[in-house]
Amino acid sequence: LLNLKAAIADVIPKRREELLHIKKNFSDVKVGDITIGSVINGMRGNQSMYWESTTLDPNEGIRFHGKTIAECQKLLPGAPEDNGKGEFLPESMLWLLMTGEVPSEEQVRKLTQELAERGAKLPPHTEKLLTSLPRDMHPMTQLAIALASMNKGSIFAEKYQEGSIGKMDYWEYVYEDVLNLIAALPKITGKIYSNIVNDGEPLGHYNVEKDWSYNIASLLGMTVSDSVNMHSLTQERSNDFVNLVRLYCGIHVDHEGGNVSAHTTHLVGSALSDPYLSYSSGIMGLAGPLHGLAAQEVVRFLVEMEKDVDSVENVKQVEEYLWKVLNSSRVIPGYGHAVLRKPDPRFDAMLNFAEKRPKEFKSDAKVQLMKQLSQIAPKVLKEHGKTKNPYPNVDSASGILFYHYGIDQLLFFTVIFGCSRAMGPLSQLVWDRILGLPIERPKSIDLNTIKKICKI
Ligand code: FAM
Repeated sequence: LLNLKAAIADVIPKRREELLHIKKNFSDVKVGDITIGSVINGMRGNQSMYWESTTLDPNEGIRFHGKTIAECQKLLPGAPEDNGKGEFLPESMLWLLMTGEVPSEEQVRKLTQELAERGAKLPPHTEKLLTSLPRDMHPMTQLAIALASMNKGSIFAEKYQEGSIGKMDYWEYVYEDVLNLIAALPKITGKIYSNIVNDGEPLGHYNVEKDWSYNIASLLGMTVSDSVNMHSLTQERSNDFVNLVRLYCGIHVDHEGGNVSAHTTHLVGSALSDPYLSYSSGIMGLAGPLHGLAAQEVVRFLVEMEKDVDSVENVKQVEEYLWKVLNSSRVIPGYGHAVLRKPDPRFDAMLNFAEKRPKEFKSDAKVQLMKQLSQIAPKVLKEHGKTKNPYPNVDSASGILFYHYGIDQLLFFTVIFGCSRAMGPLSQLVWDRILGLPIERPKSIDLNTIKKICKI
């Protein structure tokens, strides 16, 4: 089956049957106990959400339908022009998330083409709206506005309003919206970036023959063939940058269901808000400094630290700098995680990207500092003794690699995160409707109830 929708339809009957069987026969089986600690501490450890495609192992990191990042890098198809030497395409990951199957080259080519065609034209009102926004408006606000505005063209919302579709068919229209939303992201992203750095004038051309990440790169002004020559680029640097976008967007797609952006999208979607409204809400959560904005915080941190230390090699000075931050009750950005308890394999993948290109990155003091920090900070954080996970998370490495290539608008990094993160939570939204999951409504409790439970 070469078409993604047909491939999903093919696996639906079995999945629906499995879940129905579990619901009928095992609904009373206990998953765990909820503690008072969990209630007043961000629901930590509370396993209470169904998530179809990814699971986060506290020690091994994220798995996509059971596959690690390293396995995905081996199995998922890349772009034809890279001849197996580049990064896998986020489109390949989207296929895996949606169907549970590793796609063939041919399936990925079709999906790439389909997304490129669907994304070739933004709805005129969205384009106009983006053009009218203040140039200094936060890029994530611009992204959330653009996405919410696309709800005007939601096929699901229209069909629902007409009252012409049954519950078991919702997914088909949600799917259409989801693919249209993901396809629109390169153009929206390019427009937001050009608003910030080029007074809204395009920095590149959209190329319908190319993949999704290539078009993000082009519209940021970062490909030799399709950009309006903002940066003086060699073909090699241009190819590397496109592969950085592919890698970054391929591995940030999802981090199971409980993180703020994924959970928000799923929650809002559970009220049958359409995918544009649901993901726009998820984007609002991704904009928080403890979540997606951390990449920007890390870059700011590295830029400041580089000014304060004489050399990257000066371990003592770096340590002192970290203690200064911790002693002033600030966090070390890019370190720690709510669930993960070991170094983030996504961090390793980003660091490997730089290590594979020594000519490019050896002389970049900030990138070297990022690497050095990953050795020093865990020791300091362990000694500090508060952080449950003293290791680098993905944001530790991601922003600074984009910065290296001249994408220096710090507030903008999270928009690229937003492109990638669309794929996981929105695949889940399709599956939420396939499986007919209900509106989410956990029960909250007040202080008197807590006291009663605690017998105090
Ligand atoms: N630096 C200093 N202190 C830290 C810390 C860090 N990097 N990470 C955690 N802590 C502190 C935390 O503030 C808390 O202190 P209090 O008890 O005084 O409140 C204590 O250690 C225990 O926290 P935890 O249980 O280990 O972590 P949480 O689950 O509460 O929070 C994070 C998880 C990610 C919000 C936290 O580690 C943090 O603030 N990290 C820095 C920001 C960051 O890198 N965020 C990106 C996360 C990323 F994966 C993503 O979502 N994109």
